[in-house]
Amino acid sequence: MTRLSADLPEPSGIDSTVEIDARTISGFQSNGHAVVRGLASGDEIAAFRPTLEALVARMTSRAPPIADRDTYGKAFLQAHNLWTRDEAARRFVFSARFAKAAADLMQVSGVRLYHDQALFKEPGGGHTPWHQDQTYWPLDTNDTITMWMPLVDVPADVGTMTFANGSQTHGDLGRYIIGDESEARFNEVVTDMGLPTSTHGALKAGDATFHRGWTLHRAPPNPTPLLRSVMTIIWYADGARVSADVSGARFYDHKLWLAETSPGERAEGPLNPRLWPR
Ligand SMILES: O=C(O)CCC(=O)C(=O)O
Repeated sequence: MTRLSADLPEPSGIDSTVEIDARTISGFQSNGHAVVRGLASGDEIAAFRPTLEALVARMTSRAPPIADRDTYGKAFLQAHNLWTRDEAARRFVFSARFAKAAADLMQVSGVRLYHDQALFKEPGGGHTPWHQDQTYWPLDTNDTITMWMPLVDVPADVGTMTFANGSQTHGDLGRYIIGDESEARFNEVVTDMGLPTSTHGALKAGDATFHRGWTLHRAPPNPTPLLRSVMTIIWYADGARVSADVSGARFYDHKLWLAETSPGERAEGPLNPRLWPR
């Protein structure tokens, strides 16, 4: 891996910031998710998409055929920390616009990068089972957030995520890693707790949904010939510490994304630059 510097790149067009309106922020605060349409323009996505897609194709070239994968593997091809491999990917992931939107939605003064992650649901890809992301994240804060931004228009028949509104207020609903058990158990949780579910529906390239680390979510299978290429970026509130619990599903996340930090220390390792404020 060519590890690029975590120094902030020279400001570019993708760093120009936008205001998130009060209604979107309050919806995010109560539901645990929100959509921000047009966060990146069609032209900006057109400029970054070839590089990002080619990089993901290289990083996932050894993936077995879908039929040979388990439920989680069938959901998407995954590639992580693209920013460490390519300068254009670094500019996209380090975007001040995206990081400020994340801070505004969480109503925190600053955010640090946890990691980026490409999630490409292939033609014939399976459903993404219900899960809570923060099960995997050894961070001592609930101020964690993912941006999910398609690089292609995603029509309704491909589908975007479904969220369980307000589920984030319940915190850890059961330590289930993503798979058949999380789908079954969280289906019961949603029903038993009477949690309303909602989706933001079809998205254009450059639209983005945001959700909190404890927000329950899932996504449908892809029955179409379209490659649903999506970039995600995960941040946490600046000042957060590495949690005392780095066991189970959190063990590898600690090693991979919070390198050179120990439980109890501030989560400010070399892979975790502060991306807002710049
Ligand atoms: O892309 C998907 O199908 C699911 C994405 C997801 O679970 C996430 O971004 O946390």
